[in-house]
Amino acid sequence: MASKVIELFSADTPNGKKITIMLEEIGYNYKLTKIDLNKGEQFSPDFKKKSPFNKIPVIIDHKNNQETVFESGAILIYLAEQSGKFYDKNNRLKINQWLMAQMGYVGPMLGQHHQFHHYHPGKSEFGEERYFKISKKIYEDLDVRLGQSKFLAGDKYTIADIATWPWIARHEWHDIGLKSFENLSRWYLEIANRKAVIKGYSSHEKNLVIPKP
Ligand SMILES: N[C@@H](CCC(=O)N[C@@H](CS)C(=O)NCC(=O)O)C(=O)O
Repeated sequence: MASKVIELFSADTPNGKKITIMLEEIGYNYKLTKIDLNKGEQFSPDFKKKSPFNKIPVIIDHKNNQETVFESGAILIYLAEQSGKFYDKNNRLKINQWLMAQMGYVGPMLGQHHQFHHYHPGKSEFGEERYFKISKKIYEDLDVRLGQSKFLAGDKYTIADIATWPWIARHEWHDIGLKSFENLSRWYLEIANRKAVIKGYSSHEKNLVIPKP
């Protein structure tokens, strides 16, 4: 493989965008290999060797013994440790908590909200109401946190913000009204204005513009 350090197997989803944003932030040279989820490319036997649950994103580090990493949180930690960026050793306990909250709660719940509210409205009143309510609470709780703290894990931008931001960037699908959450909007816009975020946001699809609150 040419001179690309990292090969990223991904698709244009919040979990995929976490990694393109991180790679842009740390200035790594990477090759993006698109996996078409609609065509079921994630189920190919070759991809399964890299990703045991057939999910994007996955990276291969061609400069480190072809190390293969699946799970976006683990990839962010790997890249942060390699680059020494956005994962301050003195603040790891806080960063880990906000990162794990994204991985185990914020992403999966908003993902279900996408399924019931955006992709399949009218299929299940219970599902629509349940995930709308949970998603609204996630906005409220993040807003409270960001009223106390500049970024999720403290004063500095970290991989916890990089993991969470692409989910809030889907706010138009959520119909919760990002604008009315003052602290969450302030955080969202500050990150949306970072050069690496603008670039990483549109890595999968050229000219994609970050939605305003
Ligand atoms: N916990 C995983 C979730 C990854 C995930 O759900 N990926 C989705 C796209 S965002 C996927 O590959 N879906 C394809 C499928 O389930 O068939 C991570 O954060 O990496």
